Amino acid sequence: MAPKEQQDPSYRILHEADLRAYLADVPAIAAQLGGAAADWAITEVGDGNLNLVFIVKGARGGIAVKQALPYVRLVGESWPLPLSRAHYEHLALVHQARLTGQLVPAVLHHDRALALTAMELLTPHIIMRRGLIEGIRYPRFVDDISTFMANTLFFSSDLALTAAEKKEGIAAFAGNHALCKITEDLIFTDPYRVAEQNRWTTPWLDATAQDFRDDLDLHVAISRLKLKFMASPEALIHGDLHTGSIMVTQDQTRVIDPEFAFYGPMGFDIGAVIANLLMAYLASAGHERAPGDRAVFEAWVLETVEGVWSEFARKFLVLWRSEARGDGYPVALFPGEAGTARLETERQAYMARLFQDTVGFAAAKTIRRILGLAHNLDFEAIADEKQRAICEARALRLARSMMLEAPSFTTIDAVTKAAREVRDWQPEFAR
Ligand code: SR1
Ligand code: MG
Repeated sequence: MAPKEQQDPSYRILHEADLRAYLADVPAIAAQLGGAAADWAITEVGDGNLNLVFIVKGARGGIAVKQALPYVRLVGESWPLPLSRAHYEHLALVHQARLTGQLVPAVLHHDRALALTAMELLTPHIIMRRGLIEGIRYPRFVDDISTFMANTLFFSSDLALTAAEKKEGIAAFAGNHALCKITEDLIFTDPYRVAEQNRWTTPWLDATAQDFRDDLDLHVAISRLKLKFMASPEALIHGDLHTGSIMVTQDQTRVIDPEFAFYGPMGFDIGAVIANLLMAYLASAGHERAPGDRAVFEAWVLETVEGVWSEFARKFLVLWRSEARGDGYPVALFPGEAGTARLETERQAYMARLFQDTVGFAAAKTIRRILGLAHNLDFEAIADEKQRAICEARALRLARSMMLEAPSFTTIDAVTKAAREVRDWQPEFAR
């Protein structure tokens, strides 16, 4: 068992008054906020599963402050969680800023003992998931998220790093295992067994939940994915790249919340983005005010799914052809024209394997949001529970086939085609 983390004796949960006094003592922050500390407006706005998030506004400007709690906020003090996740999040933010510039919020201040990070206030950005529920389209998203993933994943992989650099990177994040364990349990184990914290839209999905607990083919498939998650340190992944970890406007995209970062399989991040778009697509019917009134939005979501993969793959391959200074695929082994051609064939094979991983992880990410502990607002915001269950049953049907028949999904168009086909399928309880 991993040793229990020692909490820094100076750690305390900051309430509004403590935070005001604390920030007033950080000159760069006080200058950024401007005016008298007593006049700063401080509001706790965290709606995530784990942390406190404050928005602080002063006479000159605003900031966001995130503080880790020593437990899982969603569940309470009965589920302790190491504060060190704030340190790993800070490390990941610095790494992502170096590789993607403006695509992550600027870090203004970090206090490891308090597990606290002050960041640029993203305004008027909103959480992308909320925009998708409203049926809003985001024209920058494909270009920005594909750049984010191609850069962060390629430049932390063995294609770009020496073996020593890569192993130093793995070591720097190896301590974030408690966050990995959440994923190992909540995504790769619990939805397929009886677990106290599981929930689903009952009674409509009772039979489906039972099926998922009984299906040994699915249990093999999810266990293979779990092993890949645990034993494939391909790159420094964000680790929780759903649409609740992305903030958007019509012109900007910002990726936030990399506290689950560690060296893991690249397909886990790509699959997270794709799964959350597919869930937005299949939840959309539950947000219609009149039949078909979200058709344009829904078509955009599927184009976005296609664009996310194809632009990611294109950009990743451009980097591989031009920036491959790592110890993987030594240049000396691919000399001359024949070597160049063979390496290019191998790059395509690599991308095909990565696509298979992406499809499998996207399926796992979908299933956990419907049968596990932590659900998505896309579905939860559908007030009519039977309608919600219909949308969720469609998503489960798609995810199940993506997980069990991953090799038959050889292109992203095959995934969007299957999503389109399931969009109007009626589960038995709705017939
Ligand atoms: C107990 S934490 C539940 C979920 O919230 C985070 O956003 C991750 O997705 C995690 O699995
Ligand atoms: Mg988060």
